[in-house]
Amino acid sequence: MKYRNKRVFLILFTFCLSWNTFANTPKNKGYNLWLQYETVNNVALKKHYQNRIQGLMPLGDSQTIQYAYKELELALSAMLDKAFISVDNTKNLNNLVVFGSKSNLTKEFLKALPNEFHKINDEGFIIKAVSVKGKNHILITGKTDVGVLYGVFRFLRVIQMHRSIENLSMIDSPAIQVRTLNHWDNLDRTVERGYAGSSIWDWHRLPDYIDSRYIDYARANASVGINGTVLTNVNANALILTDQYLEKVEALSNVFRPFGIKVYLTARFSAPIEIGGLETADPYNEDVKNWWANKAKAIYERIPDFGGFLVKANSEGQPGPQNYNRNHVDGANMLANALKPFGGIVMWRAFVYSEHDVTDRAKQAYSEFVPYDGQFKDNVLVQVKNGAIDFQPREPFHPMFGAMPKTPLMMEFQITQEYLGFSTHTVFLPKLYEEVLQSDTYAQGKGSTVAKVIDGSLSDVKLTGMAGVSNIGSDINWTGNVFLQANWYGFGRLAWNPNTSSKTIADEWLRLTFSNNNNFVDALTTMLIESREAVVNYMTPLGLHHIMGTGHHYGPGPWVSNLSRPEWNPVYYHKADEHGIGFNRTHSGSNAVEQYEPKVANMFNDVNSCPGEFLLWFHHVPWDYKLKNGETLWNGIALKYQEGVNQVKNMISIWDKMKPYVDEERFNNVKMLLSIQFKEAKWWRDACLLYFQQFSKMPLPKTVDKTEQNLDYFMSLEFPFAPKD
Ligand code: BDP
Repeated sequence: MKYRNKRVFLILFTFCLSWNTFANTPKNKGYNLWLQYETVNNVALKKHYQNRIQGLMPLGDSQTIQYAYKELELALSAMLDKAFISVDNTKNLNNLVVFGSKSNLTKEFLKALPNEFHKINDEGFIIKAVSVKGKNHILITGKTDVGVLYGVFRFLRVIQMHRSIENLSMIDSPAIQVRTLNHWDNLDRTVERGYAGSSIWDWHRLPDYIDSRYIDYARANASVGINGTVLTNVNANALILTDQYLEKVEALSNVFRPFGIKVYLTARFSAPIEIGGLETADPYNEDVKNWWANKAKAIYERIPDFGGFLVKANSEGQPGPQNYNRNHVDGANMLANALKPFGGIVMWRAFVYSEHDVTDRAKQAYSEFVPYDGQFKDNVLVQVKNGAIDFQPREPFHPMFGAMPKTPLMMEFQITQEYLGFSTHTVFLPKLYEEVLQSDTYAQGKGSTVAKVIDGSLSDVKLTGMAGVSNIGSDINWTGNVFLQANWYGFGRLAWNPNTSSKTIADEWLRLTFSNNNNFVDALTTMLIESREAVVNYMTPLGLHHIMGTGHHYGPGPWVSNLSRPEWNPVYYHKADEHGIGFNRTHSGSNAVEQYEPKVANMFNDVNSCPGEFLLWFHHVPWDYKLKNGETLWNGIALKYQEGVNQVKNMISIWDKMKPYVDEERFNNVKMLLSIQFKEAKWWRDACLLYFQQFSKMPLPKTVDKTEQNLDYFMSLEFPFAPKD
């Protein structure tokens, strides 16, 4: 950038940036997420930073670089208690933070990076201590301005985590291309499975009113490398594709673009009928094809970098190609053709199961999709949930991973806690994500992890992606429970690098969000990591699944058996009777195991080698079956429920000791929610054990607390207004 002097540069920034930073928002630390930018309180460390950072030198004048500048200025002045000069050339100055993309680097700076650029992709960055004309600087660069912005956030993270910035040398690129949040947000601002207020998209006031929250949302996403947002619910409303709404979508995309975030929309398959006046949505019909082609063209005229469509078709009543006797390939490829000229993609969901299919629900998506391997157009990603049922506290990895080597498969995780106690329960989901990503599919022999399927390294698929169903809403702290911000953060980190460990994520997030005090970080890292196992224990231990209340999925409902579709009933999943409990998915049962590679299939099929945590997922086992720990199955289940309750109790006692490290507002938010979680963990334990005890007819082990209530009481509870949509 060739600003004549510093003054021009600053004026430009003042006028270009009318956004509210976190710093200007009401003093609520929950709102500030992991971008707290607390003042560094260690004197020596602060001196070190102050000495090494004398000024800022942006290169380039894109909005992205302007935002990078603004972020650095905001963060550094807050953390280091110091104002920064801003220059447009190094002059004789020492210790500048120089940031800009490769094409804007001067020869001297380029020379300082002889081998680095070929190690990064278009979104990657390089952060390096360099010496130019005898002066030392910190250079943050990449092939694109968005890469630079990612580098700036990473650089700030180093300081937020109180690490040295001496001799910096960091090179990193995202391993996955499409890193999206899926908002299940409706146009009336309700959020399906949302537990943090209403939708942050203020459709009524868009396009003219740009809520400062949109910018803070974009900053938060960019800070962890999320580069796409699907604005609307998978249970789609065709109206989003009308001009009236596209104008609003365009306004949002203009806000997000400088942060490297593309906008995607959900496409309702029947839109040509509903808003196009056609009589059919048959993907073979020429008028239908033209309608979508014209729609794509109209969208790209407004939004040149529009990402594409996410589609839920022929699933849970949504329209799709099967309504016209066509298949998923026909439907996905028709939309892919419409988007192709503009560089857009289709994310076609594989979450399908049918009441007309009497086979095990866990088998249906695989049966329906795997035969299509290799038939989808190259701009289609098939989006697959992490497990074959539905976002349960624990599921084995979906057997589709590894089974479609010629098709790009995109991971879909749920960040919002539909089946995990809503935003009331503190559950650290990166632990769950890690477990799935590190599962070995054996698709190409040992070491063929799900992560390698997703990042494309196991085959030569060109597109890669990971989606997270958002837990974000209009609550001041975004996620209803400040701890659940960690799940948004962790999703972003894993989408960037699916091999990041959940422990690293917990450690980072705690430092950025709360405190660098090691006592705090150590205690809470342990607590977060354990929180995932706790929810499994008090809800669905030993492979139990889908035994939640009807519709809203709030609380236990193992007794439910009256729903119209068999596979909606908890009894379908646990199959408890006087002989035992569990779903036989072995060769002698539904044979779902067969969908895995033989090595994995054999492990799950044999009750002796099946991992304990999946026992009842794959086996129907007698109540007096001896577990590996020597307990009977009945005792084992009961002890797990109790263990879950104990774990929550322990979480409370850890949190109580953390008061000195946390502001009052966030401390109380978490404290109150943990005590609800404790109550509900006991509810889960008592209701499930009373229900299953009818079949086992065995006494509870002594260490399991008894309830005052009876089963009828639990069965009588109703929650007509529990959040759902
Ligand atoms: C289920 C949810 C439902 C979603 C569906 C989906 O209960 O609200 O629409 O998944 O992912 O888990 O399409």
